[in-house]
Amino acid sequence: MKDNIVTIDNSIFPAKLEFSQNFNVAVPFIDRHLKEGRGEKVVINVHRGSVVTYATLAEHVNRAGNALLELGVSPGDRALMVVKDAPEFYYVFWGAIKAGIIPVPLNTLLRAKDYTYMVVNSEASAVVYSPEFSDEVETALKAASHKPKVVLPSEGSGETLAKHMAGSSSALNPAPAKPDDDCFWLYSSGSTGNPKGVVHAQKDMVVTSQRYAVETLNMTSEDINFSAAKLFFAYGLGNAMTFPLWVGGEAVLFAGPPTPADMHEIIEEYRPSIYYAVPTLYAAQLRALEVNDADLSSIRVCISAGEALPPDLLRRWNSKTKLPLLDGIGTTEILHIFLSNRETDIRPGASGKPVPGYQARIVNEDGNEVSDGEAGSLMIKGESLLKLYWQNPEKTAESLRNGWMFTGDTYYRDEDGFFFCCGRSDDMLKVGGIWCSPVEIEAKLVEHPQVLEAAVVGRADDDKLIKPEAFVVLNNITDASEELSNELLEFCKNGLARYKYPRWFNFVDDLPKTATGKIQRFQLRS
Ligand code: 3UK
Repeated sequence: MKDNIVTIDNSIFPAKLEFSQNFNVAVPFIDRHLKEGRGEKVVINVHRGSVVTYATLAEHVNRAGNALLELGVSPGDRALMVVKDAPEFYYVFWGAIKAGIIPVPLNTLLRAKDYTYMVVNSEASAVVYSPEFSDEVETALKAASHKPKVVLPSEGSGETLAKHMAGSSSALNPAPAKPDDDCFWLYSSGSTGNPKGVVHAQKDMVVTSQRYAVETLNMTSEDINFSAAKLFFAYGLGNAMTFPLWVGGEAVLFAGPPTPADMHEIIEEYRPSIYYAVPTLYAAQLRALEVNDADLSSIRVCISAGEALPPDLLRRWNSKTKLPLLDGIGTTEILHIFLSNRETDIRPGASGKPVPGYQARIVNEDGNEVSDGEAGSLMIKGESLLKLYWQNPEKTAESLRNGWMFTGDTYYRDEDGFFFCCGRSDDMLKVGGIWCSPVEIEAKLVEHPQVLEAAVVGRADDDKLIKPEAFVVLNNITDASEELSNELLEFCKNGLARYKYPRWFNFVDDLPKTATGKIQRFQLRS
């Protein structure tokens, strides 16, 4: 077999995927399109900005890979990316992969202390960032005990990656790689402790693109994809980059925060055929549509993931827009959606059924499969599971058992085969589709001089979407006031990533605890 190719046997379903022994995934995702005559086709449409063709993309990917190598980043090294949704994201990500370097896209909403941890934990050789994030990134690097060799803004004035790219060759041979070799990482957060580096292999993006985008959504080169979820998130990475690149389609990129007004304006102007968002945003869009109608007629299907889509929200979206909305669950570890509703098979309130190529099991505490209707721990087997958690063999052994991954979610299956989410098996919250650790918010609250103790739990808002609620014990209960809750709110907003603040504050005399002093969050929830 030739190098760097995937053979797809469509005579069976799910199609059989076969990878050449030598396999650098940048070739089928980037270079293949030139051979297939797609060079002049548009791949990226930047909102109020440039248009990038497949030929320009391939050239800039090569320049970015060469620039990183020339700057002294070696194959196998990690290149951290704090990069907004823009063509540079594609250039750095794929340039690194083609050069054998491991890109690690980071959440651009994080704070300096989060980045410090990731710089040290990954022992990164390079950090590339959009100039917008320079404050947090520079503060993080000053505090880090590990110093990356290369630290560069992607663009702007002075020394930038763009400047190095302009002086680098536009030709680059793909670094030798095997289908199961390390390709890229994403960081995933847990309820306690630090984020974990999730290591994915070369073949994994092919698997998610084929299984979910092609075999579940029937995506083709005609589709224009617009994702409100950003590229740094595994959800957005698939939606707005790997899926369109796999089918030879198109993506619309927007760098700003996803407000309903901006989403509606972009949909009207760029006319996407597939739209991806999180439940919180669909709820906000519905409220906005009550006031200002929008033409969403270009969309053939809407996708929801990141947190459970409440059935009532799905019904309201259907009745207002007449558009199908498919809920599906994915994880960073499995890379993209593995249980999904289908356009012809939707069950409100359910995450759907397994995506082709994935198997799902629900087990009890003894590891035995439960019967239909009974809740248990959701486990998944498939071809895109993480290889391991970086330098965390305990967590890897705990999560991966004989090729099955524990998702940490509690689910039941009904007699028709639909999977229903009952919540997390830990205390973690999904807020607007992004992880929120109660422990982290509590630690921030306790830093306030008037706070003795705090506990944070999830509470459903009017749309049945979970948001953080704080229970606070003050040093002096007589300090309790609306003024103090506002002060604590600002304290959290300034000290944490901006989506992590509690939406409600309760001042209480004490917190329910176990004999060993552990806060019993389940008591506060009820
Ligand atoms: C929760 C859901 C109910 C669930 C993701 C699409 O969210 C993604 O990845 P993360 O690693 O979080 C994974 C966890 O989020 N969750 C996600 N979707 C749903 N719960 N219904 C849903 N539809 O707790 C899961 O374990 O941030 C989403 C594609 C790729 C992804 N990585």
